[in-house]
Amino acid sequence: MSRIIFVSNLLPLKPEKNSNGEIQLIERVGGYSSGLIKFYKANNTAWFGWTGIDKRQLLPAEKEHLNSILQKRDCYPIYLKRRERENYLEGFSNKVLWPLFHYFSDKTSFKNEYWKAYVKVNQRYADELAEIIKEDDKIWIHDYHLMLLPQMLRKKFPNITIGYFQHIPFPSFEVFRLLPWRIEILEGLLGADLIGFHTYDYERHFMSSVRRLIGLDTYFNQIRYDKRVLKVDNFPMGIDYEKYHTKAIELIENTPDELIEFKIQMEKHIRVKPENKIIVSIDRLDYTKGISERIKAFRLFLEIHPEMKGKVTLMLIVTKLRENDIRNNLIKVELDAQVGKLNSEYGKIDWVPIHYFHTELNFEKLIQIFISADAALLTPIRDGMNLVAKEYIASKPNKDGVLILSEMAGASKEMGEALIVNPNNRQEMAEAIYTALTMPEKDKLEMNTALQKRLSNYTVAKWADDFMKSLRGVKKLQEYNQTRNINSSITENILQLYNKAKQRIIFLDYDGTLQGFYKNPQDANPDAELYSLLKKLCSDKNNQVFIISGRDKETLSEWFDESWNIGFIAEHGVWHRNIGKDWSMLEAISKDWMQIIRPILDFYCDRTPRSFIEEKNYSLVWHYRKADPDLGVQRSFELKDELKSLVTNLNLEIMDGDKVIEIKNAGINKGRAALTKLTNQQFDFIMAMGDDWTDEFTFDALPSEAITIKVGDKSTKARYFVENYKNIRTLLKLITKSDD
Ligand code: GDG
Repeated sequence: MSRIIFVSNLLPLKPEKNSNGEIQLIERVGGYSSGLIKFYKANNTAWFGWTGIDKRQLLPAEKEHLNSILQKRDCYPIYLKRRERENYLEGFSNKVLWPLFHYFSDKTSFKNEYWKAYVKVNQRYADELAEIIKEDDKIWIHDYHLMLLPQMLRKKFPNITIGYFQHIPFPSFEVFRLLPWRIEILEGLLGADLIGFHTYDYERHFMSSVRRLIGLDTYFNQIRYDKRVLKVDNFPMGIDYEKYHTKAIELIENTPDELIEFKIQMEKHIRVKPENKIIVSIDRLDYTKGISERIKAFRLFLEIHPEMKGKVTLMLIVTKLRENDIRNNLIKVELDAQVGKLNSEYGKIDWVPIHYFHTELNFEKLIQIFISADAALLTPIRDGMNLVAKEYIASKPNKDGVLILSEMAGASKEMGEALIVNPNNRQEMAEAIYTALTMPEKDKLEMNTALQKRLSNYTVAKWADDFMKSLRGVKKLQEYNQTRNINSSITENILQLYNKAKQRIIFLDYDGTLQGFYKNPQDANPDAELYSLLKKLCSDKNNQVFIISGRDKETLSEWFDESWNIGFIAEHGVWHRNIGKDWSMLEAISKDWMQIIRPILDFYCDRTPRSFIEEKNYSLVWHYRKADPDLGVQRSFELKDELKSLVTNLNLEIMDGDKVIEIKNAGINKGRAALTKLTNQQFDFIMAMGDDWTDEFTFDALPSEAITIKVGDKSTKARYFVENYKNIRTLLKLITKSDD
């Protein structure tokens, strides 16, 4: 059975010395690794990451012992050296990616040595992982410390399954573009098969950067890169709902003494009277968490509502630093002063407004605090998700808590029933505190019921299952695409069918299919190789060959004079020339509508820089390939919307193509034109080749036994595809030779 190998900066198990000085493994508290530990234990998994300790602090025997106890738990350690920790972890990860991705661009420090260390350590992860990876393993990489790893692993294992999930936000293009190594980071991620984010916004931002910075086409949430389809999706991480919920029930129902004791202790030591309202706030000490603004909002609340003085307590729990970041040390100094000032100004002998703990709580204490708290105040300036918000709600079996949550936390997207606030709006936060503390029980019930239902459905286990299911889905899609990519056995099959057949019809698109693209379209005239290839194909009396193109009939007539034994369908099916006959129109077509549509297109051109209009004989085309990609797409939606009612009245059709919107008479397309060639005659071999969306009409219209071949890697209705026009020529060469 294949394994899932989790890869993250830190292992979920922390080595610690017990009282006998022996190294043992302790589960880490908090964060995504603790959420995933259950899934990790329940499945065939391994975990690769840093131990969190310096190898030099261990004696050789201790190191050996540590490796062996880790191995027993399927953990594979990597050891970071001091310089690596400074430049890769505290440097690039936490002084470049962390602040930038949380929109604190003023706190970034784009040092080259940080970047070099980031590349080096990601490469070390790849090299050391390579020693344990088997081809059928599935690799699930976590978070921003390892954004280059997917591509580095892909180079070593072209077919392996790789998923990447980012726990922090992905910023908007305008912020991401500031990063000097933005392309490298994107390309690093594109080595994965599935890239996951917490919210649709992060997904959208990532897609936008991929389009704008690498110029890749995206199709819904799929990207084609390096001949592979990969998917980008959002998976909002859940929590182990049962764990929090049942513990809270147990504490309330079965151990009331303990809870009472907890309250007595609170009253005795930190002077929280039982009738007092309690607001809880729990964060890691970090500038992204908005703790200082929160204290200011609490101060404002006390000013606006003096009647609440002495009746409410804010339990401000700040857990330890993520890494030794001097900026967070400074925040601590500021917070200490802020809390001290507020308490000294407002506090009384029997009331301390803010109880400020700089500590780590064990699980039971955490739940006791959640149970006791009438409200949770979680107001980060930016936060990928914020699991505490979910944990608080899960720990309220009596449905009596109120959540005040920042709209800048990913969790706010799923927890709309909470009191959602802007963490920069002190007034709004102060009012939300009042609303929370005075909220009628029935409103609390309603809020908690809705939130608990969602959280209990979409748990961390479901999240992990969904991610893995989606990863398997991408692999299947890639395999399916592989089976459609023309290989030697498909070619052999086509040759056999061709050789057996007596009445063949072959539709060949021109640009991009028989010939490559040129800046000037007139330079794409047939070269000697193409002429000779087509000559041979057309000289077979069993073949009827049609060039089926968007080009005008004049150009095609110039390239292939009357001596050619070849037919044409020109201008997407407006004009026909059967073999040995003259040009004729499919039906009388009016062009009057152009006067109405043209001004609308002009208006869009004016508002979309670098877009332009092409006026064909029987159609108008608005091109936006050179426009800003996102603006182009947005304007194309607006244009289609605006044209919707007009096209029905004028009997027109909108063709939504590859960075073009084409408006033409309804019912005129390559597919319809191709069908007219099949009506009076029976063929035992039908083949069509094309490269763009206009050829999709042909592929769609032909009978299912037809051999339809798409050039390029866009999604298609064709049965097979090849990479470029040269492969088409190779196939035609084989066919013509085989017929000798
Ligand atoms: C990243 C993203 C995203 C905290 N103090 C104590 C304690 N905790 C636990 C909480 C919670 C976790 O730590 C913190 O949750 P976050 O959501 O902030 O997780 P991080 O790993 O820090 O952050 C974040 C997350 O990844 C998941 O994708 O939500 O946006 O930055 O579980 O309960 N637990 C205990 N005692 C404490 O003192 N027992």
